[in-house]
Amino acid sequence: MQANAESGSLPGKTYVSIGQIKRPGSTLDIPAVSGGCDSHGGEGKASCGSSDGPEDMPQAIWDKVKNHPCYSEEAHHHFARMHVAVAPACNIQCNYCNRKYDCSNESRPGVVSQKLTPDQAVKKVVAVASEIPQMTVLGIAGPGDALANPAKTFETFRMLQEQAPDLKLCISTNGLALPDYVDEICKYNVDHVTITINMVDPAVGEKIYPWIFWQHRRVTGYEAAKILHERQMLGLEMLTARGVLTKINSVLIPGINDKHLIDVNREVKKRGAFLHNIMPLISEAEHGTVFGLTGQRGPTAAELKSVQDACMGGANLMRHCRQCRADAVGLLGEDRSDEFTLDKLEQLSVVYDLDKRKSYQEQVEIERAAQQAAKQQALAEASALSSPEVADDLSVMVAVATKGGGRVNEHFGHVTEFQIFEVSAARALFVGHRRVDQYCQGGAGDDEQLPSVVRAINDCHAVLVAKIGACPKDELSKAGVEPVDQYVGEFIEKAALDWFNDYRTRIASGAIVHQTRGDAQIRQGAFTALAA
Ligand code: CLF
Ligand code: SF4
Repeated sequence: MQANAESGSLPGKTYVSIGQIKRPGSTLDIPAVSGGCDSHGGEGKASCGSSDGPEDMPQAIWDKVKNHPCYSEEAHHHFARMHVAVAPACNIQCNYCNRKYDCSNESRPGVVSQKLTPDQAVKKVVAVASEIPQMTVLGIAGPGDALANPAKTFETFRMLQEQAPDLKLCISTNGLALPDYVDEICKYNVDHVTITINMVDPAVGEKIYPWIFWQHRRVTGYEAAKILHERQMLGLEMLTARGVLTKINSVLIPGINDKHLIDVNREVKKRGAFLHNIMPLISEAEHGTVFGLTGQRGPTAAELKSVQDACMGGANLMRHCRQCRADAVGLLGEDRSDEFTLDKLEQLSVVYDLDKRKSYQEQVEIERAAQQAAKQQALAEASALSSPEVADDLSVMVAVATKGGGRVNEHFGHVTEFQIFEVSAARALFVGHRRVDQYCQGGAGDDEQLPSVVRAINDCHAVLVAKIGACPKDELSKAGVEPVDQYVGEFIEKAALDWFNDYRTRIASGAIVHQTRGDAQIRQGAFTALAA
């Protein structure tokens, strides 16, 4: 296909309007309850939909998202998801994907350990859910595309509806086949669908997608991107019309779609997307992807945050994505898939205990209420503090060492991932995470790791930890990151706000001078080792 000739056939901006793509005779009714548009995060609202709570949305929507670790930032501290790798084939090619690796839509670039048949997948899900009561969501996210493997995907869902009826079902797709399967998605009560949408202009798209497989032929260049775009928009509209919560994933590719993602955000908001998740491109030559081999870099932490911030006011943003594997198991940010390989499953005696799962979820509700109350109290104290020496709109970033439960409860040396919060007198907002190599190896600190840890949180003014040794404490202080170990066991937002209040008090008293911080590095490449 002659991409340039094709691109010349459409004037100006090439977004496909709703009118253009609607099937003849069909109407598009976007229910107020299902969109991220009017119900939460209108223009001007500094919105982060994934941080929204029950007061920000209708009860029916809250019930769908409150225990979903991807759709609710708060839930991701308490609830786990699991992916089953039943979908090996794909119907498009992305320049950031190598088929030897997991789908970059939904995963870090690591080889899927075991591809599963639907029978094996269901056996694994039931075993995991009986061992991990916090596992509330089962997703199919590759390693290819869930809807390019419809028989395996929907057979898995059919069996799970019978055997694990309390699990929420979730799929991730590139969207090409989506309009053909909306009925099936609804038939199996799949409440949550993710579409990876990296562009709404095929001229941008042809730099990302070299080809698609469409109607029994390979289509390339501009035409391929145009078909994909039209199918993605149509699929999103159809899901919205059926009340299915839809999240959009976008891979931020500097120089290709960084500025364009604001247009993507606004276009998907118009069509009722519930959340927009902007993820950094992971690109290394050793992954063997086109982007990796041609030196296309991923964004820095500041570049990612800047695009996310620019999108605020549009579709609500998700910022806590971990780009997990297509066979991930556990809380976001941890991977317990090794504990549930097929041979280990043979040795497990499985009892699917609905009561145990319900009781865990009730405990989480109590914990969440306490967390909210603590946050509100800390916010009230923060807004009451005022001093002419400190700007009212001062905000800083704080790194937190946590192993879950929404509390400051991890030792600095055991951290493989810091959570990053932006704190001001008005809020404590989760803005991302940073993966690092574990500093403590075999019971002792590895000082060669320290510079990379500092680079990962270099944009932060403080790091809140349960415990920290003298050497890392000194290095962090020298780099301008304050190590803080006095909030052990406290809820994260309360601890961050209390520290911020103390920080402002010290500035006001002249004990310290506020300095701006630099950029931080997003760690690239595969993450295969978790804390021992
Ligand atoms: Fe999986 Fe995706 Fe469902 Fe979540 S993941 S299919 S919506 S259950 Fe979540 Fe993982 Fe990010 Fe995906 S953190 S990569 S957004
Ligand atoms: Fe790879 Fe997923 Fe893109 Fe398919 S949709 S090419 S599996 S990243």
